[in-house]
Amino acid sequence: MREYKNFIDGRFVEGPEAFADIDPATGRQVAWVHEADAGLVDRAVASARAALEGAWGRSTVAERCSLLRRVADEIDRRADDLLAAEVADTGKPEAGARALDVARAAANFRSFADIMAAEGVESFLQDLPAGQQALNYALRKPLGVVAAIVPWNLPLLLLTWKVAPAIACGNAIVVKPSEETPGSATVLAEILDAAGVPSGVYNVVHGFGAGSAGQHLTTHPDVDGVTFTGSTATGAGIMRAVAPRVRPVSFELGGKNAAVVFADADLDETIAGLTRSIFANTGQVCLCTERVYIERPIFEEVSARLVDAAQKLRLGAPADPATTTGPVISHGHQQKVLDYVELARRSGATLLTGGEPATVGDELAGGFWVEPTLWTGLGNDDRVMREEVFGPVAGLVPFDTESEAVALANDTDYGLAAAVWTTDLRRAHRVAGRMEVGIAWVNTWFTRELRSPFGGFGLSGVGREGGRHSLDFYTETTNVCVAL
Ligand code: NAD
Ligand code: 6OD
Repeated sequence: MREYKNFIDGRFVEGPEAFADIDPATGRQVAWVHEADAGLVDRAVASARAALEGAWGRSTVAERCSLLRRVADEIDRRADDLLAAEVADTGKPEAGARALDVARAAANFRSFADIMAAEGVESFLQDLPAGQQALNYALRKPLGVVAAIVPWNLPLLLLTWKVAPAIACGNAIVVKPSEETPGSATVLAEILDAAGVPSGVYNVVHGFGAGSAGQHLTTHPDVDGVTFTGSTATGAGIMRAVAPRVRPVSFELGGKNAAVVFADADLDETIAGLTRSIFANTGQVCLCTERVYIERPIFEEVSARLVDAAQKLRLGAPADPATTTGPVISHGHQQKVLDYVELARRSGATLLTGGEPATVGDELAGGFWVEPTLWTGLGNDDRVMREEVFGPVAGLVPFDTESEAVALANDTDYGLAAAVWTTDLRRAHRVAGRMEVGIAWVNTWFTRELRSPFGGFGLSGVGREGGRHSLDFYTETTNVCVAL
């Protein structure tokens, strides 16, 4: 049985208690996880502070960029170990996890090395009265001790999306992975250590949220900023907890994302794209589509083809190369997704496919499986069309005009992502630009340029990360003004 310990000041540390880590594909325990109590969180924050006050605090950009590249190389070398940990915790199909989650981890480190190395100093020459001038230049400094709270859906991808820019900017970080997925953050500790990241710069505390490591960390008085990715409800609670200390925060929260399909769309491309955007990672990507608006003349055809594509997905063992779709993360989450399907039924939906726990053979019988599910017959007033389900489900809705489609897509309290499917160039730009979301894709989905801004409107979050936008969160700026 694996054992995941906390990583504090360069050493693995046991907690006073341990909890079970469950493989959602089988429902069986795969590891014991050492929970950090308040004392261990204190030690992790203190070790991060000590690193900042030591040699790490004097590290140069060039040194840190080289370090990030060594980390990326070490991730490539340890790819199999990261993959094994991630798959055991999530039940994801291995091939997809290798291509996306593990590859993105290395890419995150390389990308932030490139971005940091290219970063200049903002400066303004200012005219003063009587012909005098002043030179202004903005110095970026590390934010300090950063607390990072990470969810379970893309644990390694989202963790490294925070750790890489934090290190690039010279911070020290304490991460609290999800209790559901403690593995990859722990393996990453070994990787960072082997690549030469100094003790105290990367710390891991394991545990839960309220009353556990998550709360101890986000409310810790010596934390200088909090970056959180997770649900809107949890994020709102953390906002309240951090507010009295007025610390910088970054919140990447939930979504209820729309796709808009026009009658002129290339339907082969659209069906393939929608199948990914609804069912990728078993619908457990914050960017996944849960509302599909389809122009009426093609509504029946698109619905039928989507049902066919959903029924062709192969739920199965992660190691089987034919598997396209894994389980949902936990028994509790399976129940939540099925409760939403039941709510859809009670609201008058017509189930087109799915809607039940899936059976996938004896070996996986204890796992948390949900059939890929599509329904029609509901509108934006129905609760299940407004709240994030975060599972392999979507509602299909017809529309008649472009302006109606834009209004329907934007009629949400969230604002993370949208996808527009059309071959009309002018309409593509027009409609994408009107989407009230952080990312509007046209004829694609989850195509990520790591230098581009990432974040959400409304309930989907506060702030932007990605490329130089991440530097704005992970640094404080001093403007120096010199009268010449
Ligand atoms: P969650 O909010 O339940 O948990 C996220 C993390 O917060 C976990 O590590 C959890 O232990 C921790 N936590 C919970 N309560 C806490 C507290 N009181 N104090 C400190 N930490 C606490 O979310 P989840 O179920 O793990 O993830 C799914 C959610 O995350 C979905 O809503 C999804 O949309 C969202 N998400 C958003 C993005 C994005 O980039 N916008 C990316 C991935 C996931
Ligand atoms: O691709 C990314 O950088 C990113 N933050 C993805 C988030 C996915 C949400 O589940």
